[in-house]
Amino acid sequence: MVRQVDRGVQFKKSIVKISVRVERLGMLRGNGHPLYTTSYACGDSHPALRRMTSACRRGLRGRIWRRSGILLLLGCDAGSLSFVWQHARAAQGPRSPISFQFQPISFSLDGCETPARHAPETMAGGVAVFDYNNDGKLDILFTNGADISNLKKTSPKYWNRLFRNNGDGTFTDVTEKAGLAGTGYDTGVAIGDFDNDGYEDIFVAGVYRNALYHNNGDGTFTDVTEKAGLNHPDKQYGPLWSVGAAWVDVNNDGLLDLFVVNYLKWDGSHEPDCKINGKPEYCHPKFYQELPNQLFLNKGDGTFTDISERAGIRAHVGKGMGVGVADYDGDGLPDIFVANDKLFNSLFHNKGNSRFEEVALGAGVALPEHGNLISGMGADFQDLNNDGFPDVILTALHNETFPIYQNTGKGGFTEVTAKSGMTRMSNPMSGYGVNVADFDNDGWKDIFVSRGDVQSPNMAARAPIDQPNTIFHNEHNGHWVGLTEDAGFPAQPPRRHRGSAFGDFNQDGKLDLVVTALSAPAELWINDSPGGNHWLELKLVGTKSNRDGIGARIRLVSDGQSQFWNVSTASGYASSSAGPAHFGLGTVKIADEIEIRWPSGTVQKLENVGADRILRVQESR
Ligand SMILES: [Ca+2]
Ligand SMILES: [Ca+2]
Ligand SMILES: [Ca+2]
Ligand SMILES: [Ca+2]
Repeated sequence: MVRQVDRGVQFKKSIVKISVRVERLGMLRGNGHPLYTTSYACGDSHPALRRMTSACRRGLRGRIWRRSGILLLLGCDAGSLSFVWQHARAAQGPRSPISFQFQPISFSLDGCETPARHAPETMAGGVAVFDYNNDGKLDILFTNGADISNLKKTSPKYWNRLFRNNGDGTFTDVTEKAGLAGTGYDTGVAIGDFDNDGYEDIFVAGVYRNALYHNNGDGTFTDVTEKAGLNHPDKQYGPLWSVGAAWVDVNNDGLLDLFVVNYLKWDGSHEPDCKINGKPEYCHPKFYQELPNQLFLNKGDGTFTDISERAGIRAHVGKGMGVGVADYDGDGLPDIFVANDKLFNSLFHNKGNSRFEEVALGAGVALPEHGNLISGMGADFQDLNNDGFPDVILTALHNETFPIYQNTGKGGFTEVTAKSGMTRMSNPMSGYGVNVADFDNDGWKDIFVSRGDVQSPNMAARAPIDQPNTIFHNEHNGHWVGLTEDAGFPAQPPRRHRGSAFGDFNQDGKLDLVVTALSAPAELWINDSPGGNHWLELKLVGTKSNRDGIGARIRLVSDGQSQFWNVSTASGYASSSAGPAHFGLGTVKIADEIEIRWPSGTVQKLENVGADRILRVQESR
């Protein structure tokens, strides 16, 4: 029952109200742990609530469930339904395996929400985690909107913002010095060292204009979009709206190429009419034309060539949102997954010679098993079950689930959403970002989802618009447990969360998160999970391969268990996570063996590597 409660509803501590109930019912007494209550209007659209509401109407009052270590009490008052509930587990034993402390950061995402409800207004909010000044501490870049009427950053409230990590828990806004305020309506960000000079560069994806910023290595950046040849409107579709991008070396020549994800054809002066109750609302994507994605080949001289057409990318139009990159079939060539909004997903299989074949349907990742098109949002492409084959997860809106496609190891995928418990947990949720990483260092990757609905707050009576974030703990057996209040996320109000990125900001070995929320402050979530599990981070330095080592596959063996990390900065929605490769080691202090398969083909092995540190690994020549 508690998992249903876990889903996207706001909890408020209401000790007075609860203590009255406790007295009356004589239950939960003397426990001394926080209790929570939440109320719903009867007739709420959630199926679980509908069931309970009908039970409520049948006069079922004060019923108590004891299930999964949870005490849940249901009560009815004059047409509303209340839960009083408590984690018996919290009262009796171990804390939640993963938990976070909220920390503020002085950035507020402004998509310029207007009553006209222009489509880009609800899609803003990418964020990147990366070390821009090579001091070993992870910094944060937020992308931001603009005046929607002219797509210009007419006020500092629309600036993109770079925050330098001071290493003492504080961040300093260094946007102006860095020259990263931006000029247009920006959506997403992708981090990659495209010129292999050892400093991370930034691609910003936006409405009608993308930007490439070269890191000068002295804390400043130069806009090199024009020089790079990335400023041309499409000859058929005109100016495009890019949501995000992925840096990927498609031909393994040591130079990072750029895959740009385009959403839909938008023209602010011809917005479709999507009124609900007489008020404009954000339109269903079916009202807009699809766009092709783009692939730009890095020529190594600071310029890029658009090879979208001959690479076989352009022919497959979509409404691209999240992008994940991994070599799913183990042929040494990176493949690209794109989550499309209310369309089939795309899986671009790399055939070599910078040519791709779209294989989503045959590979089993085009649609969820229920067969309905879903609002594909963020995506990630990592090995969830430690079998060495990268799996796909994407987020979608409520009643659509967050599908998980498990790699069969035979060139295809099988959907495990229902089997793993994710269908049941995610069905009432709406998600944007999704980040796969081991947040409790137990050697098994978990799934973070930044939650919130696409529609405006006017729609709150029909669907939960503002939602808390959720992390899904990997139970090591193919099952997930959703942690929302246990993980500490109700420390902030539910919101329309958008981009998310991860990295260890305070260097305690636990992966932290940064999450944006529409028309609201951004959130830092500092990982304070219990237990002293060990960890190891690898900062790859490519020599023959691209300097970031993007595309490398790392296998780490400890205590007889293998785990894998597929090096990519493309993770989530419109966002980029470019920290070192992170491994949890559980109670073990040594990684017995580490094998790195670099994109160049070089295979490098390390043995008996001590834990709890960041290890710099240069590609052997
Ligand atoms: Ca660079
Ligand atoms: Ca491949
Ligand atoms: Ca874990
Ligand atoms: Ca940390």
